[in-house]
Amino acid sequence: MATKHANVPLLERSKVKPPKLYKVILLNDDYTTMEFVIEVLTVFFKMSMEQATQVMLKVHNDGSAVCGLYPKDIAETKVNQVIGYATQHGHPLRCHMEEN
Ligand code: TYC
Repeated sequence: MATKHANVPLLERSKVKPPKLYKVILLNDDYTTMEFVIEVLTVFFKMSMEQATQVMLKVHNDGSAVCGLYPKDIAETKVNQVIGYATQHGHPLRCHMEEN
């Protein structure tokens, strides 16, 4: 029986699947300061001040916003970095990941 790859040139056949991507989502709360959230977005998500301010306001107004899309291990690292940094600074900022 012919495989579905029979007519695909050898160099175009790849067994490597693109990695699943995960959304890192920041959640609103009543205590974390806006300035601290902007700092987190610039430091850990490499956003400009303008972009970080927009995303922070989206979280504040809508309850949550996506900060970025990453492969699983990187998304896990971002979530842990954000929660760890917030905890060190006494903020209850929450962050989680969802499969895209
Ligand atoms: N709601 C917070 C305040 O009014 C600001 C805030 C924004 C907190 C985004 C968390 O992920 C957050 N100080």
